[in-house]
Amino acid sequence: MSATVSLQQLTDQLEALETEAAAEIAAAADADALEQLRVSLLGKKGRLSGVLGAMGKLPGNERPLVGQRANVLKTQVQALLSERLQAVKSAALDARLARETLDVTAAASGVPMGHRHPLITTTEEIVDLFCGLGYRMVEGPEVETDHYNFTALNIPPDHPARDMQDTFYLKDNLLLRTHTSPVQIRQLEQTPPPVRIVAPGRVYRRDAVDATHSPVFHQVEVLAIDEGLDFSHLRGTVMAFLKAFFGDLPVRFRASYFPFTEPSAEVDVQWRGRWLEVMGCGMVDPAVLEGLGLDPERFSGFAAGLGVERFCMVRHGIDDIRRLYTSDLRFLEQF
Ligand code: 2NL
Repeated sequence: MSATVSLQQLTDQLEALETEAAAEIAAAADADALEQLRVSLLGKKGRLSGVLGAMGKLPGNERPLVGQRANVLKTQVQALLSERLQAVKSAALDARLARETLDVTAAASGVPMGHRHPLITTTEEIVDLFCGLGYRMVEGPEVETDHYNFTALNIPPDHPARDMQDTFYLKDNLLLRTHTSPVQIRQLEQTPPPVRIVAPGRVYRRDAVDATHSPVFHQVEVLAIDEGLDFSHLRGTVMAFLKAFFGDLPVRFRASYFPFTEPSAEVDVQWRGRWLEVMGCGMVDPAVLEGLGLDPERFSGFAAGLGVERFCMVRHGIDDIRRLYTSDLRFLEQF
């Protein structure tokens, strides 16, 4: 290195550095490269410092000229660096957005999900229809006493339903309820008329399993007690319900007998050309009302009961009740 340096040389070096810097900055690919460039151009041991180090060898009056030129260069390089930094950042963001594009309309990969059992959805549909008619859902215990399951419903001690053959008896006079009527008796003890309730639930009978019988099945019972209710209210309610569930099918009422209703009827709908029994109903027997401390001269009521399995099987074309209890997913996943 020569001992002397001229103003022209330093000015030329600064000029050359500016050209180099502009080219290198323009070629920098990312923020890291720009930071390295910043250090190499403007840092303490950088190239600009290198040029300025030689400034001391100039005559005193020439130094400010170089200093000013160097400051202009420094400002320009800083501006170029920050401009380029914005540009590479925005290019990086664009690239990332393009890479991470999410198609929110794409079909989801199959997440295995459970769903409700057809017996449950059928129960809910039936309960909902009665709620739409102003009924309130009530639930109660599956283990019952003889009183709530039989006596309060006017079922005499020698009635066949009480037979060991038909009812699951537990210890201490307890049994598995054979219908959801006891839920309604308990409710009537709590609430004075007018009452309109719908009682869904699991019930138990000692039946041998076949295509149409299961020792555990599901029932929905409805009950209305008020002043002035008669059979026309029962019929209107049953017709409205059956129309809502099955659509416009022929319906017929057949005289029947239950210990807890008088008169009583069984209801059939014509489904695919055949009469199908779907529910039982009747006017609540005065003896049941009296047992609850209600005056049968003042209050009357109607009740109906149905098996959910039958409704579910007709709705879905299921031909064997055991299908509903064997938890075969290949079968259940259809519904
Ligand atoms: C059927 C028939 C029926 C009732 C249930 C009932 C309940 C009370 C008072 C009077 Cl608290 N009756 N329930 C009445 C008639 C028929 O069910 O075939 N069930 C599957």
